[in-house]
Amino acid sequence: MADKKNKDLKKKPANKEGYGADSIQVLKGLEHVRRRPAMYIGDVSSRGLHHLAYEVVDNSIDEALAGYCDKISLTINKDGSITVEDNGRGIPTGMHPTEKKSALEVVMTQLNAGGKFDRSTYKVSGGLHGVGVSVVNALSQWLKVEVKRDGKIFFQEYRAGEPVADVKETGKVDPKVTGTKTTFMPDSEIFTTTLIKYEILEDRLRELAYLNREVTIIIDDERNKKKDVFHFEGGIKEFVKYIDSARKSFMKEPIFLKGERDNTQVEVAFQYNESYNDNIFTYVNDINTHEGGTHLVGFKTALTRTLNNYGSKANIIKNDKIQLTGDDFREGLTCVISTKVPEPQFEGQTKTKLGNSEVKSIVETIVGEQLQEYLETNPSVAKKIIEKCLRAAEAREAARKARELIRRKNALEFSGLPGKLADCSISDPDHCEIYLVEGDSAGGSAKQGRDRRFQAILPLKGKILNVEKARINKVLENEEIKSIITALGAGIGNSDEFDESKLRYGKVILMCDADVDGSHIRTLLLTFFYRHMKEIIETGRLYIAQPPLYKIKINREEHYAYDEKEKDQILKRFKIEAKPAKDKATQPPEIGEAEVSESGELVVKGKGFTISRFKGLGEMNPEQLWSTTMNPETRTILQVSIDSAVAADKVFETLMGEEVEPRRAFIEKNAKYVKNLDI
Ligand code: 0RA
Repeated sequence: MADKKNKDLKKKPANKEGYGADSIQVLKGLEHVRRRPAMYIGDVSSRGLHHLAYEVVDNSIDEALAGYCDKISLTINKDGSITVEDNGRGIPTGMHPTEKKSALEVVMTQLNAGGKFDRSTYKVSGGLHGVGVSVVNALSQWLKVEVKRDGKIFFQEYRAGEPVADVKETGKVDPKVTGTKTTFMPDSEIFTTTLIKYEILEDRLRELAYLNREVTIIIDDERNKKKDVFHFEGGIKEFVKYIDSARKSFMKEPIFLKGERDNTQVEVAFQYNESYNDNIFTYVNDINTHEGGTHLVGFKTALTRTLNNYGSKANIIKNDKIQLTGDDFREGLTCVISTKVPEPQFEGQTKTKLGNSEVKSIVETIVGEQLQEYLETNPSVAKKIIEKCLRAAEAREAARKARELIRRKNALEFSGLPGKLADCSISDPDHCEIYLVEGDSAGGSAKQGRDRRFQAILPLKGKILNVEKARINKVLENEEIKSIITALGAGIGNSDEFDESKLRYGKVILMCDADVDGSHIRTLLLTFFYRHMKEIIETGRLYIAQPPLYKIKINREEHYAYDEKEKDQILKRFKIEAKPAKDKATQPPEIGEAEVSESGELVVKGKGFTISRFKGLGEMNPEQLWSTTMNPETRTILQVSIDSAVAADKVFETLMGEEVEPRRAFIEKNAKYVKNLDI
């Protein structure tokens, strides 16, 4: 075994070295990228679009990781193009030994060429996004790159990845000034939208600044003069404070631990807050490892063992009391683990789980040794931590009893499924979906309107529990939540206890009214899934149904509009002008004017047409509900995704948590954006 391992280590894969003619054959030309963009950037929606910007920034971050760059700026230009500029060494511009053209051109036009320079031990750009800047070039209508190097300024421009001309020298500069500036216009022929959103980029850039304390990252929006400068001397310690800014903590400062072994660097910062959830964000080379992995396992092991040992030695944990488990040591924990690993192996469903086995013991040792030292030098904080964990253990015991109760109840009931669930007849989860429907009346319509072969309906009564403010035992006592858990069949909890293979449906679709109450219930449900069944979101199984807002009946034909814009478009198409309503009491409406009907809905009457506004799902009959909202052939459903786990955590904590002031501030700041608040 050992022999084989050594041999493998020495024998580097052939395609990693040199510029062999056949590998160029395969790699050359960005035609394939344009033909199959999703293969390189995941998708061509807003998500893929922002991916382009991350890719370019990641290349600058690599330069920072190598120690040559401490300033990166991203500008969203007025015309919608993006500029990323750094003060690194600049992409090499000299003649490439085998390609016989400027290395700059090679980097910009050949797949994977950037990786051949081995700039740094740790690579962001080799990781999750790691497709190389040439992919950005291929998917841009145009791209311009300017390099300052060796006292000169170099320039090249491209169209859809093809150079317009050779690299040329355009000026002189102080030889001390170096860097790379890339400006690109995402190609509207490739992307379904080319609208760059400040808020999306902002989250990732802030995260990068926390993870790389030496860099300053500037984001600037020329379209509306928004600007932020991110520079955090305190690094991930400050990151933990930021994550917890809407939570109370009994600790003045997060605990910070740091070490290095075998070229693997480990930094950990954490604190305990008054909430009941744990919140651990793990990174490998600045990439968020949503699915965890060996670094997380190493941390958890060290945390449990070290706190347990200390607690017993200090006689805070008494032997006759209940046994503390790992979960107890993580209640109310907010933690950032940042590792830098030379050759990370990414595994898991979304390739965001660290596989390198050696990293477990490295993290475990560093955290174990340093945490013990911290506890011994800070006995009063240590005592508070252990006491909090003891309280968690008591609550867990109560939760265990509650869980046991659900299990026993299930065993007693005939099928074990909730009574109000209308299940589907097919049992293959991949072909089944479940609608969680607000209210019994809409639930009734949905039950009648659905395709019962593959669609199950679970009506929910009123508001479900706000899990952000409840301990797990309360969560498990809640009737609505219990029925969701039993209907889905996979248990509850993140990764350890949740068993995805038992999931009874491939899609979970939230269907709520298009009013304030509906959006509150949707948020409560999203919070529940985010905190207790995150995997459902991470594997792309959670959706939000989109019921229409308006029904427009024209010459007996029904049209549905899902938003104001669509309503206006339909009216325009039929050349109908809906005027605002008059005071109904004094004047009867004229044809074409809006009127508020008895039931409160907006009705516009005209020759042969009416517009009505749906207030709730309950107003639709089963047939309407099917054709507008549930029929897979015609419906639109929104997939819930977590692009930034930190941002999602903040949204939930701020909207649903205990502290009032941050919520008020959040709502004030975001009031103008709430229309397109997507989590
Ligand atoms: C290859 C080699 C070197 C730097 C870079 C690439 C580089 C790439 C990007 C992309 C964005 N900003 C960048 N900055 C640098 C190092 C060459 C040397 O030894 O000087």
